[in-house]
Amino acid sequence: MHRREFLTRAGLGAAAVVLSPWRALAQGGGYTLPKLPYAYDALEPHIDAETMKLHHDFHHQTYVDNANKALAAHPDLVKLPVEQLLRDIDKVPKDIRQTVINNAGGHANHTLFWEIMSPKAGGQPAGDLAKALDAAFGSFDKFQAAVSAAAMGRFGSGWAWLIVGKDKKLEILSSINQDSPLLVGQTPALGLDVWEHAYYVKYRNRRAEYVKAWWNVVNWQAVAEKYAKALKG
Ligand code: MN3
Repeated sequence: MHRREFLTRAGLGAAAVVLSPWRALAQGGGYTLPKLPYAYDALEPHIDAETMKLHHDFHHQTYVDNANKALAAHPDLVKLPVEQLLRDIDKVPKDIRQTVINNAGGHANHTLFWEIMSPKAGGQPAGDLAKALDAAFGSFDKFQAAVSAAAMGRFGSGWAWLIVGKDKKLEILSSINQDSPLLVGQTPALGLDVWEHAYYVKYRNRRAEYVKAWWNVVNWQAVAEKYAKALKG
């Protein structure tokens, strides 16, 4: 082997060694950070690029890493889609269950969050989802007010949700920390992250301004698809 080639290989070897074990596990089938489906600045001015970059690249990545770390000794569990893992949370050993709720929950919640936002969005849904929201909440305006109230009423960190229940009925609720509706057999169609990390850079402590602005980036097509899938599931 030529000296130059050896140095190149040695360099690659050294790079591989510094990868953390759970990153290596992720490459072999653990959870991975999904690519953001639009540019960091795509949701401006409602959600700023710096927030999106920190939120996706740092916060969401940390949930993924910590979920993989917690599940490193449980290849049977980490091979499950994250939604299934949360639905089957009783299968997760008690000593790591809360860590999995927090971090696999954080992974699932943020994956949904990126998907149900998009640039050139907002407005109101159409079709079956619009009819279902009217039937369940009286009108779109009442639905929107109820989600905003759930978001404002969540003390500390958590989420506001539109969920499809086991009975297939729509409901608005909020959850604490990264608790996913999947843990109790509900399927989220829309989720609004009200952790301070979701808005502090631009809105400081003004959660109400963030919540109001957020409606401008809701991708109703994506929410409608999740609703339709939950009805079938
Ligand atoms: Mn978040």
